[in-house]
Formats: sequence, structure tokens, C-alpha cells
Amino acid sequence: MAKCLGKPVITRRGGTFVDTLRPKDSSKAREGTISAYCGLAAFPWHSDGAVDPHPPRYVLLRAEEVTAASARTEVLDLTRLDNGHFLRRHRRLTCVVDTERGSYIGAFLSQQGDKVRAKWDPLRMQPLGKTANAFMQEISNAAPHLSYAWAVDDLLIVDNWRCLHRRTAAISADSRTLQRIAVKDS
Ligand SMILES: O=C(O)CCC(=O)C(=O)O
Ligand SMILES: [Fe+2]
Repeated sequence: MAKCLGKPVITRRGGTFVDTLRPKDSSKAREGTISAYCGLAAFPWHSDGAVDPHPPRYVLLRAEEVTAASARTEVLDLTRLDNGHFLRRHRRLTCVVDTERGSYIGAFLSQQGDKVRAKWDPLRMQPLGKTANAFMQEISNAAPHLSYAWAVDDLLIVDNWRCLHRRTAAISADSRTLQRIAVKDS
């Protein structure tokens, strides 16, 4: 399925084409990851591979193990936020993007043909300018368009340019296992 959508890519250092995601206590998570920062608490809205100048087009998530208490995965469609005014208001926003090899100034939003290509990672992107605070406030207050309760073998394909995603708080570590594959436009 992933190969039909594009070219699978590795989105994090030391990662693999198929990542295994399990809620983890911060002390057990890899340094610099959202998991290390949030532990079992809810994740903030983000796109995967946001520090990459060309983030993956789609993220495929599949549930391998699920319990009744499993965290949900939530999706925010940026094109629908405030009836599209959110993207219009912040179309020129630039951010300092921190990568392992240094920082660069990158756009929150760029257009690829007729497609919206947004990227956002609150841990690694620092918005600049007068609208920075409003931007962060609006994102952190945004309600999900989808709040997905997993069943084993479900597959969720997230448009990683148009949407942000996050995880709700996990009640216990290792309470569910997701597999993730990120693909770039081929
Ligand atoms: O566990 C989830 O539902 C999503 C986790 C996630 O977004 C990530 O690890 O990048
Ligand atoms: Fe993610």
C-alpha cells in the first residue's frame, strides 16, 4: 500500500522504513523525540519529518496491538481550520527550523502545484514575527477533525502536508502498538 502512494522514507535518525510506535515514559524515549518531551501525556499537533525541507507526503499508521485503554490518534485538517482563514492568515509565516545539522529559516506553508504543503513541529520550529504567538495559540487550541479509536489492523493514511496529527494521552506505557511508514511523492 505504502509503495502505491510514493517512496517510503526514514523520518528519524536511527529509524527504519517501518517504525514501531508505542507510548513510552519520557525516560525510555529517544532524546529529542516528541515522546521524550511528552512521555505518556498527549502529544501536540505536528507533522512528521517537519524539519526536512521536503516532508513526507503521507504517513501510514497501522494498529498492531490495541487495548480498550489505547490512546486515540487525532487529525487536524489545516485547510478547514477557521474555514480556511487560518492558512490564509499564516501563509507567509516563517520559522527557525532546528535540525541535527544546524538551523535554517523555513516556511510554515508552501504551495506544491495546487496542493497545500504545510509543516509544523512545535519542538523544532520557532515561528518568527508579529503573528507568531497568535499562530501557536490557534494551533494549540484547534479541535481535531478526526479522533480515531483504533482496532487491530486498522490503517489510517494521513495527508502529512495538509493535516497535522497528534496522540491523546496514554494511560499506560506499551498499551498499544502502531506501525508507521512515511512516504514521499514519487
Ligand atoms: O501514536 C500516535 O497515535 C501517533 C504518534 C506520532 O504522531 C509520532 O510518534 O510521530
Ligand atoms: Fe507523528
